Amino acid sequence: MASPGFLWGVATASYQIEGAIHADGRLPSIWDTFSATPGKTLGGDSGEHACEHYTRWAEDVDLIADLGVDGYRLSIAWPRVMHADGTPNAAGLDFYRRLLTRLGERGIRRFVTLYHWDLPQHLEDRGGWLNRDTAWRFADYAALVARELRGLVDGWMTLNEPWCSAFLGYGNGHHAPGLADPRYATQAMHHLLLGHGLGLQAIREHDPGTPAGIVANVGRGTTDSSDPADIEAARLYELQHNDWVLQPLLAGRYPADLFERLWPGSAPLVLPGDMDLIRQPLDFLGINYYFRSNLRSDGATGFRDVPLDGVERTQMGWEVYPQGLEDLLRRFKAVYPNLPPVYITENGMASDDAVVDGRVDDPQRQSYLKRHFAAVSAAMDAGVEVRGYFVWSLMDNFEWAFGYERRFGLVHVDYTTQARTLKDSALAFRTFLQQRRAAALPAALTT
Ligand code: IFM
Repeated sequence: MASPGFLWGVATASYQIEGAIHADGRLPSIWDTFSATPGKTLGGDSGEHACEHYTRWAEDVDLIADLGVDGYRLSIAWPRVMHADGTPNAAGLDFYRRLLTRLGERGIRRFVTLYHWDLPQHLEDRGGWLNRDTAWRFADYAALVARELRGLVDGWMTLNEPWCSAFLGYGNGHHAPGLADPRYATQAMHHLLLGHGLGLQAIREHDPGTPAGIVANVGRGTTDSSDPADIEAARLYELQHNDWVLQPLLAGRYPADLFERLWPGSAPLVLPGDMDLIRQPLDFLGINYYFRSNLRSDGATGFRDVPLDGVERTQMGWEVYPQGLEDLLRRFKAVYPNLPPVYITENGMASDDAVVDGRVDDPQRQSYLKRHFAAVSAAMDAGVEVRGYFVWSLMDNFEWAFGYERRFGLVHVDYTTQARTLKDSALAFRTFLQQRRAAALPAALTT
């Protein structure tokens, strides 16, 4: 599948792999606080050590290069690179400079997310994303990073999954900072998206030549019922999961049903000019897709998840449903005529993997990936411009509230020894990439 220009990559995020939370003047983040709070993460796990990528980064770059991917998506830890007074932290910046330089030397294209959920705690202490001012602090951070790392980055992404930051962080409390009120979620979302708009301007000012976009997680919602109330519930689910983010970004407004039907009285405070800032043209849109949900009406204005029996699931309990990725890409193209070129910035699955005799046998992941590659290919055949695909994740890592139990990596990590072992899926992915390269060469060179 996919033209020779199609980019294949792997992805990670700072708090999930770096560890070294006290090194070189890094400030505390909301995830340090959250995971230190009893009962918030499985087994009390935290990112304190994670994959020790902060010290093992060179070995990890070798791993990435060894896989033969074209690109690597990573995120920068805001609390590592900026002091509380807004000045640059040279030691933190040097870490990313070294990492990005080495990736470039190995011929790997670098896609950098500015915010993958590790908000500095001192900003949370002033209200976090409920405080409008945080959007401007994010723009300052974006300007600092774009200025300092300019020339080392091939694609910028402002935010990773604002839906998760807003809904899981402020709507149901499953993620840091652990607040739970739909009105908080909608206001936090508005400030996150404002931050995105301001951040985009800052990136374009300080690193004008590099494409910039944002990453949204999307979910497929269907119903196994023919009751109109259940069909409407599935529609509302997708509205809440997808259009709550995509509509402001691409059409400059929030879906009215969100605040009128789903969460009455929860509309955020929007000031004149805000929506224009949010709706600036994107060079690309990152899409993260994992699963489908089966919905029924909750009997009032909302929906409830009624898991289907007899379907294939992952270690997360998520249904494996590649068709959902094709469906959503086609729908976004139909509903948003200005849909920019898309990268699948995350897709992958968790399984309970173990090393046996030096090998990790993970057939479900190999099959999962193949089926999702095919779904992307089908969407491209239907006219959606998809430019690349990043597997989540390069290696097993800190899966937020689920700690280290859930293993999403192509590479297995032994958290006691920090040994990395390529799972069979990594070997298969490497072979797939080698074959694709060989196929792109003139026949005379490959025979
Ligand atoms: O691990 C996360 C990642 O940080 C954001 N997207 C979903 C992944 C799997 O849950």
